[in-house]
Amino acid sequence: MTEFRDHDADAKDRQLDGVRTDSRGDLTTDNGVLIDDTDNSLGVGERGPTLLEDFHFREKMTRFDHERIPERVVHARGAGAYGYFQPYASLSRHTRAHFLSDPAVRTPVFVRFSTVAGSRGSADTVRDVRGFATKFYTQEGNYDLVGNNIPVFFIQDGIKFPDFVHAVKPEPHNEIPQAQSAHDTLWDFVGLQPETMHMMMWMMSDRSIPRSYRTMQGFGVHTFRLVNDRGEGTFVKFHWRPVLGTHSLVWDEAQKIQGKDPDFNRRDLWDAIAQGRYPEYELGVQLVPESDEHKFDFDLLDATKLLPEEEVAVTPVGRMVLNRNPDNYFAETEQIAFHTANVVPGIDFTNDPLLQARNFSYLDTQLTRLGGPNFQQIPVNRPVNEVSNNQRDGSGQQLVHRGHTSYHPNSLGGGCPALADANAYRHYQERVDGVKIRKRSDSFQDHYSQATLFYNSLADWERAHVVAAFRFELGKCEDLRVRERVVENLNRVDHGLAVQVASGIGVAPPATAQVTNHGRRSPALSQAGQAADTVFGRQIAVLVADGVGGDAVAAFRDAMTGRGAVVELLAPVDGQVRASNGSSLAVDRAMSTVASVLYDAVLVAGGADSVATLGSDGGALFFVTEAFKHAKPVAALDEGVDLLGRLPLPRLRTAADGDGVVVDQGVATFRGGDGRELHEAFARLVAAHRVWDRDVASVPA
Ligand code: HDD
Repeated sequence: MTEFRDHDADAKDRQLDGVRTDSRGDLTTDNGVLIDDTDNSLGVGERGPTLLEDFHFREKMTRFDHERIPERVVHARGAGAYGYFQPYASLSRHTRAHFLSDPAVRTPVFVRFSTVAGSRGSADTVRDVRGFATKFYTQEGNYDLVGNNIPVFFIQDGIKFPDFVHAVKPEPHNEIPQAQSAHDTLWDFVGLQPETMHMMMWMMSDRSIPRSYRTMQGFGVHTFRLVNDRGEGTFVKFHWRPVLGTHSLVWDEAQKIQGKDPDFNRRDLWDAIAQGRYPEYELGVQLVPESDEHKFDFDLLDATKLLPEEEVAVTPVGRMVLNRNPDNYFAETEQIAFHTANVVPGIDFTNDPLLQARNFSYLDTQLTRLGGPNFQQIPVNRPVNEVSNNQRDGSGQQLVHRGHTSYHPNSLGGGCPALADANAYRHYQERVDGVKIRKRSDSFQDHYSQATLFYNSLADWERAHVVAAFRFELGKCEDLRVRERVVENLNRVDHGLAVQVASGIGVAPPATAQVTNHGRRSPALSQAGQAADTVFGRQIAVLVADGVGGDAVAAFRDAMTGRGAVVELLAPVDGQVRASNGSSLAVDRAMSTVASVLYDAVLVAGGADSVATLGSDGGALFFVTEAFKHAKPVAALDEGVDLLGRLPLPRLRTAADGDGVVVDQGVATFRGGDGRELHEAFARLVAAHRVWDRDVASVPA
């Protein structure tokens, strides 16, 4: 019987120690021959031709010429981290998976977050689904939960995946546009394939522009199956919930970040881990007894549908902490290979036709991407438990298999490897009868009800963002018929939505509703109210110049960093600013190297000279105006309050001398005193993420 060996959250880290290598010692070739000149190639005389016998030149150049491997056909752009997962309690009633059954076990994980459509070098903050793929290095082998940040998918059957991906990727004749869904071929496909409609509603919502990977949900999407040690199955949907709340950007901001910092999400993840602010997610499950399979008004096997939390609650089962950055992007984040078919005993599939197709595609694509069948031996992909089988040879084989048997059964090799016993993976025994047909089940035919449910569930500001997103995307489509067909489909989701979208894109609004909105809502689908009550990890900019009120800035910084926020002092130039009290403050960044879109909130510090300087600096004025436009909390201290009056903002109520803190439209102002009231008020605003009811339509930014 297989014994589980000692295992802990560091098991993968220790395994990788065996392959980590540092730059050290003298330069050698790959053959270990010492080299004393790597700057000049071997030639004839000082000005003559290079010689073919220069093996060092040839090796160096050849290795360079072959450094790139094919990028992922989708999800090429990604960022990853290591961490661990730990269950809260045993889930053994439903699954025999060991990593879910023992609260004492911390299972090492690697998570890779990604965008879908863009190339490896594309920007992070494009409008797209985000991948959320987790590899659990369990005692019983690797389990991969290859999910997204949206709980449904574009299509129902994996055979449509190549069509969908061809439609969303850059168009084939000119390879335009990069990492954008706003173009004719995607929307042509959408209009003709109404099963995409639910997912497109999510795509046009703020879900597709997450603020950070730290503040993004994850979903396994499919209905999977848990199997316990008696062989009993339970349907399951997996959810990841970020402990810091779920937050998004606004579209104008997201587009600007693409230029200001294309690595915005990647950098945020890296910095958070490097600075010890470890991202955490709670794993939740929705469990459905097999007897309830047909209880819902949609098919559990249809990946374009979600299971409303109001119908089946999400039960928290454990938490994941990401606490270590990779050592090497290529070796780890690029070479990691996820596969939906990497399951462990106790977790099984369902007949979801999208999942079934995925179970073929991942291994298949990795054979090309990672150059052959031995990619599981790449360090990041290796399980932490022992691997033993008769699979042999192949390109890139790393192991030296000893012995003269590589077949089963054998007696010459002592019968090894032997067949496992009780702990072996056993497929769930499901009875399946039927004729061979190509046909989508009738239970998969309702493409609109849940699209309507999603729209109904959104707050007003979220709906406004959805309308604006449809107008933007369809407005970029050249073909009027493409726009019209999408509007016709939207009219089956919600008449008001269709009319609003149509009237923004030069399409005749539908005269009558195609269907009556069923009026149902699922509050859990909205991001309103999903901000966790914390400022932990938020990035706050403080605008300063010479003459700044230094004590108040120091008190503000202490108050915010004490609550876990990150505070950066931005000044017209880098270096130091002289405070009004004679002290010096270190500047974190010159304003010209950053932008308001890279921060969650902004404070204009006081000090008459500082405010005079900032008030004549267009960059500083734009910084605050733009932050206001993007519904971010803004604060001003002392003379800083006067600067707000110079901005093209709606008239704000602000404090007169000694008036205490005034908060109007998410702008907190305060003069005099120790600022404590302002700290409190501002922290509350920042914790709420954005001031969504602020009227920003007239603000020029
Ligand atoms: Fe997929 C990569 C998530 C449907 C075929 N997929 C990939 C990644 C994620 C997902 C997160 C990146 C993994 C990484 O970081 O390396 N994919 C999903 C989700 C889906 C989904 C949540 C729907 C529920 N995918 C899907 C279908 C197919 C694929 C229907 C094909 C039939 N996906 C692939 C792939 C990729 C991939 C072509 C590209 C690179 C890779 O696998 O390793 O096999």
